[in-house]
Formats: sequence, C-alpha cells, structure tokens
Amino acid sequence: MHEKYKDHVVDQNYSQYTQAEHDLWAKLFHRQITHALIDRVEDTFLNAFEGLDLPANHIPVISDLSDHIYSKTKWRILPVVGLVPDPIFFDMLSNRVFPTTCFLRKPEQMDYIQEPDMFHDIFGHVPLLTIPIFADYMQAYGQAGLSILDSPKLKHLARLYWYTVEFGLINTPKGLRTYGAGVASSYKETFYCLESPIPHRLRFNADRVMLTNYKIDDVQATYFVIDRYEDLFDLMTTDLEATFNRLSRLPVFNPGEITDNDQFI
Ligand code: HBI
Ligand code: FE
Repeated sequence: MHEKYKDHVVDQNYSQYTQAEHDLWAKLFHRQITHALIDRVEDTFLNAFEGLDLPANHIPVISDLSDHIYSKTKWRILPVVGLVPDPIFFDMLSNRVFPTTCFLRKPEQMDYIQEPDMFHDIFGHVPLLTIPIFADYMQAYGQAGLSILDSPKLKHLARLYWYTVEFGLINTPKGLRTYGAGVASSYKETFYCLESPIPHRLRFNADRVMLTNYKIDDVQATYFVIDRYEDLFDLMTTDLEATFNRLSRLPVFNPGEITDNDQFI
C-alpha cells in the first residue's frame, strides 16, 4: 500500500545527521519536557507522549518509531521531504499513514520554524496518533478530504486541521490545556496559547472554525476550545457535504476577528 506514496517518501538516511543535530534534538526535547508540557498539555497527550518513550538525546529512527505506533493504533509514519500535496496528504491520512519530515531545524530556528520539521512532526503529531479516538479522527479527517479534493471547500477542512490538530485547546477538570501538535512542539506557543491575554479563546464551533482564516507565520490570534476529542470525530461523521455547501455561501473571518455569536472561554 505504501508503494503508491513512493514519489513522496524518502529514506531517512539516519547517518546524515550530525552530532550537532542530535544535540539540537536533545535541547529541543529537554526544553519542552522540563518547562513546557507539564500542566499545559492535556493528560491523554502527556500519557501518550510518555508511552512513546521517544529518545531524549538523539534523533529517533522513524521506522522503529513507526512500528511502535503501529502496535498501538495501526498508524504508520513515513519520512517525506516536506509538505506533500493535499491529494497525497489526505490519501495518506485516510490509510492511517502520517508523513513526517526527516530534517531538523537550524539552531537559529530553535524558537520558531514556519514549515514542519521532524521535531514538530514527531514531538507534536506522533503522540496524537497513539490516542485511539484522535487516531480515528485523523483517519476520518483524511477520508473527508478525499471526497472534496478538487474544490475550494478544502479550505474549510484545512482551517479545521489548523485549529484542532495543530493549535487546539481543550477544557479539562484541571483547567484549560492544549493538545495541538503545533503548540506541543513550540516552546513559545505552549505558554502563549494558555497564558497570554492577547489571543481570543473561543468555544469550538465547527462552522466558526471552518470559516476562520489563519496566519501560518506567527502565533494564533484565536484559539478554539473543545470539550472532548470525541466531538472532533463525531463532526467527521456528519453530512460534511451539506456543511461545506452551506459554508461556501457564508463570509470568512479574519484570524483575530470576533463576532456576536462567539462564546469566550
Ligand atoms: N504535508 N508533510 C505534510 N504535513 C502536513 O501537515 C501537511 C502536508 N500537506 C498538506 C497539509 N498538511 C495541509 O494542507 C493540511 O491543512 C491539510
Ligand atoms: Fe503539523
């Protein structure tokens, strides 16, 4: 089945990594686990992260990690060069395959990198793939995308991905927490998304999220808060075609815009 992705999948070529890159992985890793994750990421994410037993002091071997993930939720990760085209991305997700980059950011990008590198993909996305309900959501998300690939409606799904998989917040008995891969792998944003008075934090509303644009080059102006991961999976089981048709007739919102119907957290 992975044959069909052969034009996008590369060999990790583990020997390519320099000691300086392994050391940078270790620095990024230790900074997140000592200062950022505790009391900021949601417990299921934290348990999933700990269950992965990722190497702290050197870059992981993607194929070994993939076998570990497969044993948990039948997801696989395959090394790619960078962002893969949407049709491939959605097809991969629909087959429980996640494309992970295999380059590491430069030291000067330690605090922020715009495109996903392997620290973002492995430290941020991989734990989510081992949480059963989230693993199911990711596959259902991929299947939803396959059905609308060639239409502008794909923007609705891209916004949903951005405000949940990448930068989602969740209410928990212990208070507001994050679960997004983009947050969990970012030192600055792990604090910012929960503690800064600047961004808006709104109750998750599917229409509102799928109509809200986002900036890819900075922290979020708005975060959306869910109550349960099941709510995301359930959304994928609704009549999305009808939803996208309805949304395509409605105006979109700017990243930091607020409306009368917004419920602030
Ligand atoms: N490719 N490797 C990779 N990783 C992503 O997160 C990714 C992608 N291609 C497309 C994409 N994300 C976005 O279009 C999503 O919003 C769907
Ligand atoms: Fe990502």
